[in-house]
Amino acid sequence: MHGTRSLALQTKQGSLAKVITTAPILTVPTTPFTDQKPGTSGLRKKVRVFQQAGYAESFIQSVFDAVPGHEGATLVIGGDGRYLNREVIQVAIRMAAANGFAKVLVGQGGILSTPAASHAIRKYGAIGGLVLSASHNPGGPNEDFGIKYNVSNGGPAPEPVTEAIHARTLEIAQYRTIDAPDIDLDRLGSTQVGAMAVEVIDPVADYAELMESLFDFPAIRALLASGFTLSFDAMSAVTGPYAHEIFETRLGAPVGTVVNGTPLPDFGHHHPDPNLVHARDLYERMMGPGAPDFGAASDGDGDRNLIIGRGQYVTPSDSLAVLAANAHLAPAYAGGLKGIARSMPTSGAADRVAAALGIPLYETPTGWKFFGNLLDAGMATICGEESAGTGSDHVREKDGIWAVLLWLNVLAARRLSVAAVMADHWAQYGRNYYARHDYEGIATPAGDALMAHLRESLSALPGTQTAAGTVEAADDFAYTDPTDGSVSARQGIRVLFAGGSRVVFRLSGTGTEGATLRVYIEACEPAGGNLTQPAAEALAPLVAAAEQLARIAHFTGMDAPTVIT
Ligand code: VG1
Ligand code: CO
Repeated sequence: MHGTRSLALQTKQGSLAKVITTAPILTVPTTPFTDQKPGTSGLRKKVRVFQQAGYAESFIQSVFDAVPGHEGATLVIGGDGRYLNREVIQVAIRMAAANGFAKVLVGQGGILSTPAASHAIRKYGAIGGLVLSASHNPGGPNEDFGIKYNVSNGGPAPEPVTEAIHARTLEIAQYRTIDAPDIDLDRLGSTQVGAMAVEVIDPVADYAELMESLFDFPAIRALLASGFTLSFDAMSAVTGPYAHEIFETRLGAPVGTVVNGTPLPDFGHHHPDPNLVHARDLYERMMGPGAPDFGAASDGDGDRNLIIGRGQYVTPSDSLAVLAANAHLAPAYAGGLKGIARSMPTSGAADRVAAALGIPLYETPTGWKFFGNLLDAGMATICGEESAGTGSDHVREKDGIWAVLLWLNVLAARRLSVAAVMADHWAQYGRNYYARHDYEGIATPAGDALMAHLRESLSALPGTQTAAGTVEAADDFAYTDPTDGSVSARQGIRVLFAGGSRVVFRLSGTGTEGATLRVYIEACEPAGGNLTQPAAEALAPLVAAAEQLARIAHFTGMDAPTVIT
């Protein structure tokens, strides 16, 4: 590549009248890659796949081609800091300039958490954004990278858009870029790339301001000043700078509250997945002697949250229910909620809260892209997924730090321990015992065969006797979006038992190697029932039923899950 060419035009007098910066637009031939279908959350592949010549470029050009009206528009770009983040950002900036965008906003150092990117798109009226992340997947030269496109409401591209992008990847013949050098991603301020302005923005400031507008910061500050202790594990991923600023600087928690607070390209060789396996250190600290009052963690791109009180793990499904039931204690939600939305595999705990509040409950397929329309239409205020994602209509993504702040706001108002809040919640609404069993790294044909077997046996399942009782109903979940009527079919097999207990089976859509089977297990215990059993005990009959119905060991060759969360 050559440098940018500056053309100095001389007037008759010989003085410098005008400097026009030009950079030639290059049209580079490419052939379609056949593996660029976005999954649950964007395109995720091994780094070495993204390093193939033209691979990232072809996908980014397909995104631009599928977004009408991008000429003259603003684009937000940022990522979770993982390996390849900076390189792909420079590629995307040059391509945006060649494709006629007027402006790119990019987070300093290439950093923007997923919720902060969503907020930036909304705040600055951008047409959309490229979020470079593979979220909870590990990072590094031999690990994962990803590109997600978010639309103008700040949310993940909905299915019609991801389908248009995918269709374009299969026919693309060329991409556009310009001959321009890399920009300095570390220096705040504006630069010109060809005819396009690039502004490097503070990744934290706007987001922190938004959080301060939603929650009672003085009350949380008072809680923290009263001796209440907090530990936040940023897992060497993107939330570090956000957490330092919000918890330590703005809310006055002592330095050291945030651990693993520096984003690293390989997340310190860990999976930045805030679950009971990968956030084991935090779990053990919270269950051990001298535990802080409240522990939390977030994932690679900052949209997930793990909540653990002293001696009290909170399942993400329960967290959604508790937050919905108590949201009115935070200023932003004092007027009440319009509705609650949860993904299908998420437990029904939130359904009971919605019923008690007299508001609608929406059940969507897995993935945040299905919540956007409900939030835009004002039908739902709070959304959540069993995979540790919770969020609201403040942005169009799930938001890990938001969830922690809402919990802190609730605790500041109620002055109860997390364990007491949970006991009180279950006493009022009953308890949905819950676990997810993941079988990772199985061969794709084996995963497909297991699902095919379940689909074939669907009609015969009702009436089947199992250790968990008789199967009442079974189906393959399909969703019709109530705002635009679009249908998403084959979203997971549901096996339902009396009283709302159930087992759900689906294959992951975020992995980059082989297949991952997810088995979601939920046992409903009504208020007044046995609310204090160990979860594994309450779920054991359903686990046996899952094995009986899906023949997991037979198809996967594994007799135990790799992750239980
Ligand atoms: C997983 C979770 C899903 C979540 C998705 C993206 O998808 O189950 O609830 O929305 O990851 O989250 P799958 O298809 O692997 O089950 V993130 O934080 O990775 O953007
Ligand atoms: Co994530």
